[in-house]
Amino acid sequence: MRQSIQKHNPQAEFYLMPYPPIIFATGNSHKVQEVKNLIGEEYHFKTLNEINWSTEIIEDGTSFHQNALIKAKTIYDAGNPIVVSEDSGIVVKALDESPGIFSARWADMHETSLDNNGLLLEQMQGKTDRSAHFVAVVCLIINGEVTFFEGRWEGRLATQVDGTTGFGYDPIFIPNGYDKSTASLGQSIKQKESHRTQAFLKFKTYWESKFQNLK
Ligand code: ITT
Repeated sequence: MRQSIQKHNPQAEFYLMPYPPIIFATGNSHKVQEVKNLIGEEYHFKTLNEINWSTEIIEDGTSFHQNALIKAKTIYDAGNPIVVSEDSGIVVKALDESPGIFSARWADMHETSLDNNGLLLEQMQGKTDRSAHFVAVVCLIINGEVTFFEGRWEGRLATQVDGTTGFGYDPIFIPNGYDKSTASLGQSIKQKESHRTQAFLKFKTYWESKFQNLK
């Protein structure tokens, strides 16, 4: 059966096991590691480093979706048939939904000597509503077909930096249901609940159903 599919349907052959490599269009090694820890055994993610991509991708979209698409499409257009990307950030209600898509460069944009976490804590001084959430938008392109997957992790901002695991805003984000920062709760909670986990589990379900249909 498998052989006859391969013979008569080149597209199916493309999808038959082992899974073809997926280029992960990110320069953030923490993202790749978190996704590999979550679903890595079954998937062959190749990083931009591994394909010797060094050109900066300008993320000038106005939404997480647009920026995720810009990253994936840049790498897809360079000749890679299967590409995944992810745009993410932290959204703070009391700061008019900032930093949002500017999360990675929040402190740079304000020309301050503080880092992102320090600046955000400073901007939160005197605010009573500390609610915040992380967003992750994953973009998958397979042979020109674009699909998005989303995740959202609700919580609040701490009043001080705490913990050492993870990256970015993890030391100041307290997920709902907990009283410690993500960075001090450790990776197992993040792996179970985070915005990135939610989005990539949807990605996985979609990928597996695509396989199923072709078998
Ligand atoms: P790529 O664009 O190359 O993927 P990046 O780090 O610049 O890498 P984004 O533009 O998506 O990625 O910015 C995401 C920023 O949002 C990230 O740098 C952190 O500051 C923050 N962020 C996203 N997810 C996070 C998480 O799980 N924990 C802590 N901070 C996170």
